[in-house]
Amino acid sequence: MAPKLEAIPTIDHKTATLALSPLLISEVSFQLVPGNDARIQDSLESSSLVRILKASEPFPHISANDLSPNQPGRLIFIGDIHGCLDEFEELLTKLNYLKDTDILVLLGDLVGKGPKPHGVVRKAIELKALCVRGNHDDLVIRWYNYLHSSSQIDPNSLNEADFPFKDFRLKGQHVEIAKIMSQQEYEYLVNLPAIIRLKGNNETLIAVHAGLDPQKLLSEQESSVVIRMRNIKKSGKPVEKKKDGGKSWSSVWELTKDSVDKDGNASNLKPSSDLAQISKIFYGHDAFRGLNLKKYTKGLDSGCVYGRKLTAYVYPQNEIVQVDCKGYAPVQPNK
Ligand SMILES: [Mn+2]
Repeated sequence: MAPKLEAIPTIDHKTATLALSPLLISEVSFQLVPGNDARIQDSLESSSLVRILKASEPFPHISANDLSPNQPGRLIFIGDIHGCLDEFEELLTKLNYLKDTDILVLLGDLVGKGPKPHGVVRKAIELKALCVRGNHDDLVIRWYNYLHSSSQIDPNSLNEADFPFKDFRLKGQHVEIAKIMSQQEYEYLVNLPAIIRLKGNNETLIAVHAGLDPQKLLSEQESSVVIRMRNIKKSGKPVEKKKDGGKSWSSVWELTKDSVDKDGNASNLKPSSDLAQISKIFYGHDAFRGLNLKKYTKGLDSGCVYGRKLTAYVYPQNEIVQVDCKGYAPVQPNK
């Protein structure tokens, strides 16, 4: 039998309520405009800037009105931060990030593993960052929901036998993050969509934590899958763990979009009609594969929390900016 994704269990009423599936897609529209920005090297291709026209829930604060009308900025995609607040701030400094013009798009897993999860979420709120939900954010959200689900639950004497999800661990960091999380931080995380579609005049960009299924329309993607997948099997089924087989979802996406690879191998999958519209997908989640820049897919989890790098992709300049990271978590085996 094919191994199953460890999807958010929604078996009964109780767990379904605790899981609160995220909003699937949030929409942002933008246009490219000629720019004049000292931070950008003066070449024809790189002189464009982005003007945000509007955004839907949960980011209605990101709009043209909110930014200086004559100063469009850059879209800055950042890979998994995992509580590494110092490195996040250092990266913003290195980017010459300007809050009033640049738009941050964080690729999820703000929390978990690293030292300052609450500080990272507060920073994201302060900077009005767009962000997608990652699997670690999701685990903290479910812990928070569980801890607040009944007055009978005493956070100081939790009983494993009562846990509604099989990925709940008493010894993990996630329960401790949830215990002291403020309501404002929780509300930011719980409202994060699984997918952000950024629609420009020339191209459509996607932000998602783990990946997309090339055979499904965006509106038919499953949130529990797009925040956890790593590989796609020959049958087309996305899986979470590499040991479950298949190839990296990004290589399958590239092949499905182009129909054939450079060696002439044809795709056996049937692309969804959305595939042609999507020009670039920015994602995180796969620290083991690291920075993974392909034609259509841009993997930006470069293992910050493991002492490697925190990565930003600057659009439309298509520029990579990185900072070195101290390393706070032991490197895990290839999942
Ligand atoms: Mn992840």
